[in-house]
Amino acid sequence: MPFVKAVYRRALFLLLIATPPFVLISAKVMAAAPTPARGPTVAIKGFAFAPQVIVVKPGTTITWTNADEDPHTVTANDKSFHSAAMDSDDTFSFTFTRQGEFAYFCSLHPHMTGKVIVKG
Ligand SMILES: [Cu+2]
Repeated sequence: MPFVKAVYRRALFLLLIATPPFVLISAKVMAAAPTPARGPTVAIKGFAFAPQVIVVKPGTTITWTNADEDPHTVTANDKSFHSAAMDSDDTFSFTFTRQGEFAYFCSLHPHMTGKVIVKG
């Protein structure tokens, strides 16, 4: 039915030109941009945590990103937080609510150590 097809095509065309450009742009940006880390970040690179010591205020979420080709974990000495084995580019986030010093290491490479200091 050519008439129905034409109407349908016209409706689709009107929908496209009626859609405000910012809707199309923002949808594209949202699809393309990776989820931004909202708090401080720690890189895991060259079998080390960088920065090795980080000082944050209570309530801060820290995100670790594995920039190595090898898997790593983020494991608290007191087991208060513990990531799974993280592959390349995997992230792990933890929100620190208690004040104190939290030493951690990589359970796969225990010589890799870091520390989170939480103080207000
Ligand atoms: Cu490791």
